[in-house]
Amino acid sequence: MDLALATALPAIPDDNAPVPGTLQITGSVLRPMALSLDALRAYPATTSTPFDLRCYTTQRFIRAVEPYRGVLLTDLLNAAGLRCEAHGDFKRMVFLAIGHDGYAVPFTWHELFNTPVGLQAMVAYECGGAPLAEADGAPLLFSGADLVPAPRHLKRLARIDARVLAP
Ligand SMILES: Nc1nc2c(c(=O)[nH]1)N[C@H]1C(S)=C(S)[C@@H](COP(=O)(O)O)O[C@H]1N2
Ligand SMILES: [Mo]
Repeated sequence: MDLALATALPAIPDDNAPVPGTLQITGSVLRPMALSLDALRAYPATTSTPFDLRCYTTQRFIRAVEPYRGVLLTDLLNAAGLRCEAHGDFKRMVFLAIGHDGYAVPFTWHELFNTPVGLQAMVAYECGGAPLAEADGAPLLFSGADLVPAPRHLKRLARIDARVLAP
């Protein structure tokens, strides 16, 4: 296409472009979703216990964090519905949580749906009774069962991508 013409055209909305503050659920799911903070509030709420945020790499104490309120990752994944093309695909499924900055951490289907990790893995929109703003890291992924919380304490979660690993 002629470059001058292309630049004169109005911007075409890109369905895959991340919308700030919106969490997308993509990949091997039946119903891909784009959830605003308000949409997250419509799901059943779960609350975390207070904890000390600590970096795994340096073991440095960062700060004490008040209880979060948010939605369980498993509730969001169940709402999107896992797409299994072959029998038992879910057992090779991983969920990559990706931040606005490209920082990314995985969960396996096993730990979320078949260990206590899943009972405390949440997407938070509130902390200590006050709403979290985007500048505070909302929507914020928190894995409450992790021994050292910072690696999977992911600020500004933009996407959860369900992937079936190849053997
Ligand atoms: N989006 C995003 N979240 C992230 C990271 C990151 O690089 N990007 N780093 C993690 C790590 S390794 C640490 S130690 C903490 C740092 O927390 P702070 O930036 O709130 O002090 O954020 C965690 N969450
Ligand atoms: Mo860290």
